[in-house]
Amino acid sequence: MTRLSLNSVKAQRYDPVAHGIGVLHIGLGAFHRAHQAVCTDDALAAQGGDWRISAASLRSVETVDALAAQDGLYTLIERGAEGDHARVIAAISETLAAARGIAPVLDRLADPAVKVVTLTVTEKAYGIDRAAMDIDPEHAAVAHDLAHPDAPQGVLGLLVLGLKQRRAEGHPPPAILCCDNLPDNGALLRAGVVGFARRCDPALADWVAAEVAFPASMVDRITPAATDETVALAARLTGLEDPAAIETEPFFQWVIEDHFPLGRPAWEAGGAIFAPDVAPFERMKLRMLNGAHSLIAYAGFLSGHVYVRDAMADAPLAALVDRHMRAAAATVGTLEGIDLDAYRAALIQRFANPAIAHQTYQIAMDGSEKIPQRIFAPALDALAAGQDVAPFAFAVAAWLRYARGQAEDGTAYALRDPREAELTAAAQGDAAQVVKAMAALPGLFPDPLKGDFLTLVEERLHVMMTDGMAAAIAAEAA
Ligand code: CS2
Repeated sequence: MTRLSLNSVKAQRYDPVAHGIGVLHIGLGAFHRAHQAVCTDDALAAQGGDWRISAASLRSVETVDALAAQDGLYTLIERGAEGDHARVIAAISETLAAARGIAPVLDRLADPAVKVVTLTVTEKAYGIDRAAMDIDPEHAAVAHDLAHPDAPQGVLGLLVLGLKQRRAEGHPPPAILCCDNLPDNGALLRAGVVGFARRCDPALADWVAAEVAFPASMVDRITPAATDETVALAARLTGLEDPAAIETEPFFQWVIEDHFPLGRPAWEAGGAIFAPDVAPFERMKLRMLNGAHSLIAYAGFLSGHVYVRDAMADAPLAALVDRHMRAAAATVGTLEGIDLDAYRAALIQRFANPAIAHQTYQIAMDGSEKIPQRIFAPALDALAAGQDVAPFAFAVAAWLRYARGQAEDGTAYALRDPREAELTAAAQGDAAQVVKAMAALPGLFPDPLKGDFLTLVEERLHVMMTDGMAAAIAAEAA
């Protein structure tokens, strides 16, 4: 079969090679290719401009090589109730593998043509202490990069070294846009970059603090990891071989704070919304979508559901998902132009999408990095407002049960969490012991949740451990 490339593909809506690079993206996973790159493709088609993407991968080289072999093109398959729709995305101009050398990435960071830097590196990659709003010096990559600031391996070290080069060459800085599911992600990334720079070059830290824009953004598109079936489906739909094909849902949302001093792609052409305050959108999405996702991941995985859609076909679990979203919505407040009931109904439909095979085990990953903003934050607000916290207690109990690392049939599984060893150790013993040890882990449970809330968690964990997850779900939903 012919490989996808500029030669083999039918005419694009725009001529990719006629457009220069204006964006550097770091973190070349499926999510970037299903989200920002697609929106940039629409912006290029609508308004042109030199806004193609230089896409860098920090660790893996496979996607870099696969895309390089097909001129940066890849197939996006949107899978919904109306069927599968394939489209070729041409927004990526070049791919860089930091694992093979960081110089090309640094050169792009310093390149005055690059006006925007976007990031999707996952929550755990940053190494920012969210309580202190500073770097976490114990984070492995941060610790390495502080010791070797000229040979960074992590995100903060790389950004700081690239900005240093850019400043030395006399160019104004790009806007840096975090596209990970973190609360207040612009301010958070600013704190991390300034904090890191402060340790190695205080003048640079001042320059970053004064000159670099870190707009906040809320990103949303459910994108399961691509599989061999994705590649086979792309071949059926396009007649071309594309090992970098990805699949995603039709829904797309991107809410961005419009602060790009050197300009930006016309992302509104791809459906992006520009808002003066992204925080309420972010709260809504993190608490209702991602919070319910984490509930589904832990309760669903342990009750035998491989995919989110299967969990949604389990009536008692689906009832708990609905209850969870209502409780989360009650902590979001009112949002201009958004009906939270309609948002909840749409989420339930999206989760149930029969064409999307999104593994509960994939979402279960990195719980210690996700639970704070997804579950603890709304639980804190609900507690302070005197609202029902039982839904959050159930979700936390399911996570603690999951942290035991053993399914109900005795099969062991890897947690895939940066704090895996600590969590697994704390999750042993009876429910009371687990809750106590987990609550004592540094920097995890917020203090106000260490009172009565923990009793609610413990009661639920006890049922999960003695009667099983399905019985716990049924009891909770009754
Ligand atoms: C999911 C998210 O894996 C996860 O933790 O909750 O990746 C989710 O699918 C996206 O945020 C949807 O926009």
